[in-house]
Amino acid sequence: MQRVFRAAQRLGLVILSALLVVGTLTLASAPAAATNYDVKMGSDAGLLVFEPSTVTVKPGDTVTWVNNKMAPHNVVFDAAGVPGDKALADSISHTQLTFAPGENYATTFTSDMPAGTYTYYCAPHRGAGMVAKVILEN
Ligand SMILES: [Cu+2]
Repeated sequence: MQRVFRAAQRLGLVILSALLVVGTLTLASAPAAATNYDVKMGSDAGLLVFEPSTVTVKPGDTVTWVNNKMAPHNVVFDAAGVPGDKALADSISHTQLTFAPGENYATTFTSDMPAGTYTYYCAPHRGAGMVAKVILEN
């Protein structure tokens, strides 16, 4: 009787362990929730920069550019700066100038876009070095 009880106990432990392993694997393979990254246009100190100047995203993630200081600003991707053609660059650009603090626009990077570095600039301040990038990882 004692032996049967021990065997049952051992079997219970084995099943419990298996469930833990399966549970861990399931959690690990679940797709990460989409993330939004805010990028300030114009730093808090009034510098003509995008902050942060590099954002690394996964497919499904969104970048939101928020007008901050030293407006006007915009977000321009061109074919030379993206791992794709002009149509792709145009589709993720926001050429309309923002003037008021808090004005914003967003681009969601999707799995049908090629992975790589997407360089963009602010048209009025490109010459001043207002250039930044989004790195899309797959
Ligand atoms: Cu600007």
